[in-house]
Amino acid sequence: MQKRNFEHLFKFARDLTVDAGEQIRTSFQKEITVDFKENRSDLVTNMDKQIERFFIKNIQKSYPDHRILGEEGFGDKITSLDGTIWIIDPIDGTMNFVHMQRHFAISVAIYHNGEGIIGLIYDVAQKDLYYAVKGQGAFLNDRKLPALGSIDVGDAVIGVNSAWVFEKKRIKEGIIPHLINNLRGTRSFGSAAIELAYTASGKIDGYISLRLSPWDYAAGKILIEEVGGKISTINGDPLTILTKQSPVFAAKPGLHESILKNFLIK
Ligand code: 2AM
Ligand code: CA
Ligand code: CA
Ligand code: CA
Repeated sequence: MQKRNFEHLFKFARDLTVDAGEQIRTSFQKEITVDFKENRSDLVTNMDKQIERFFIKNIQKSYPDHRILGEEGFGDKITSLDGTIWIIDPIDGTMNFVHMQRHFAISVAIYHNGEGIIGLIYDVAQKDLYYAVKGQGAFLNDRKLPALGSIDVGDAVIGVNSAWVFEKKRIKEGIIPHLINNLRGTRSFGSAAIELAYTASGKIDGYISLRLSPWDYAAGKILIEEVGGKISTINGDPLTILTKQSPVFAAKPGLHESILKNFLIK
């Protein structure tokens, strides 16, 4: 795909995302339907489904050869990364959407032959659009985000959900508490996409989740890499979009290496 086409595709994706955000803000005034998926903390609403369908309908109309991987499952079954693939989380942070009407995002990534080329994370209530186009930098609204610099572990604030402190299955017991004890602080915002956008824009210094799906981190990965940040599994291995669920660790350069070496890889 040529650079000129990137630009066209970016504008199309941006306009869809901003339009979808407007639809979600309008829903604040209306009754929404909330259902459970796996358990009582795994929520889905009519808006998650409506927004995913809105993206799919419009993408298929303008780009019939593109394929779509969406959390709510209305898109395609993706088993290879050939061609152009959209990876969409229509509402990331559904619990925040339902309980708080804030701190949730639309996350949209576009991959071409396995390479992330466009990433958008739209903080809908805040009306903040974080985006990146491969090789052209990352932006918050119209402001270019500066490259990330390194900091010490003791000065770092990391996004982490408190549930992972008690986790024994995905990580050796005690590793997360030991890391937390050595940080300046932790924050938990309840939306992986927002926490990755905060990492890319330097509001926090990193983010850890022991279980994310591709639609949670695909856009964030493109943003973070465009500003020189690092994102991998908690073992330092590359993330693979075709893997159903992965532990994810993103941070400023230098900090990423030192947390991996001194805390996570034991
Ligand atoms: P979601 O709101 O799109 O489901 C919450 O800490 C973060 O983890 C959100 O980004 C949430 O995305 C994500 N998440 C991923 N898998 C989840 C699951 N099975 N249950 C709840 N949240 C999940
Ligand atoms: Ca969900
Ligand atoms: Ca999500
Ligand atoms: Ca979601």
